[in-house]
Amino acid sequence: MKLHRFRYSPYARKAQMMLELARVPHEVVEVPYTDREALAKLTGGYIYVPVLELDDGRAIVESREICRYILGLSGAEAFVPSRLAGPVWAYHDHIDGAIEDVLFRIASPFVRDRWETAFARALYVLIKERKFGAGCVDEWHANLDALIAKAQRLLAPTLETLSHEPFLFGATVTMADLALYGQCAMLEEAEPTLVTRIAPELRSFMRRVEARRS
Ligand SMILES: N[C@@H](CCC(=O)N[C@@H](CS)C(=O)NCC(=O)O)C(=O)O
Repeated sequence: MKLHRFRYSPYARKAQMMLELARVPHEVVEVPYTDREALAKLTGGYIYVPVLELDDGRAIVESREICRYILGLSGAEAFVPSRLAGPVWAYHDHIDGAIEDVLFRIASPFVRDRWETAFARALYVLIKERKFGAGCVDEWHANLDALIAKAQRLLAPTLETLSHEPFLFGATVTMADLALYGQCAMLEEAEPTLVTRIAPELRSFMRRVEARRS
């Protein structure tokens, strides 16, 4: 199977880490930001990432659906232990909702500056401005300290748990950790110091998740 992604996509990075930890054979396809022709053909017109392309040619879109599909594969079941299904998915959805809402604003100015062409940067800003208003990306950069403070407030309970446990639900990685990992990977991809600026413990958490691959 193939996972189509942008490097900075938290949803793609969540699914990718899930595939890696479950040792599901897969290929990662880097989607060119300004050329999504192949992706549009594959999906019938959906041009967000991630997209999981199965070996029979089917395409699964929406990371929650992709993760639900991967959970059915051998080696991945443990990411949602049955007795914890409710809280694990609730935490996952909290991360992909309220937490993502502040973290993507922190990452966006840096992601914009990392695209290689002027057109890619302009397209990225256009997409953000159509949703959040003219000048939003520059405004987020100007308000970086306040956004980081907001992220720290929202993540305080998470960090409290991680001061006691290696992962959010104890000794093993769950879907909750994968969602948090994806967001941290977005920040690290955007600008390597961002994760530590929010909380050094988050960086240690990332390395603990990654260590489970070996
Ligand atoms: N709800 C979707 C969200 C996917 C999404 O927003 N992906 C972003 C990247 S993080 C994207 O492809 N954006 C298109 C763009 O920036 O042009 C999911 O969970 O997969």
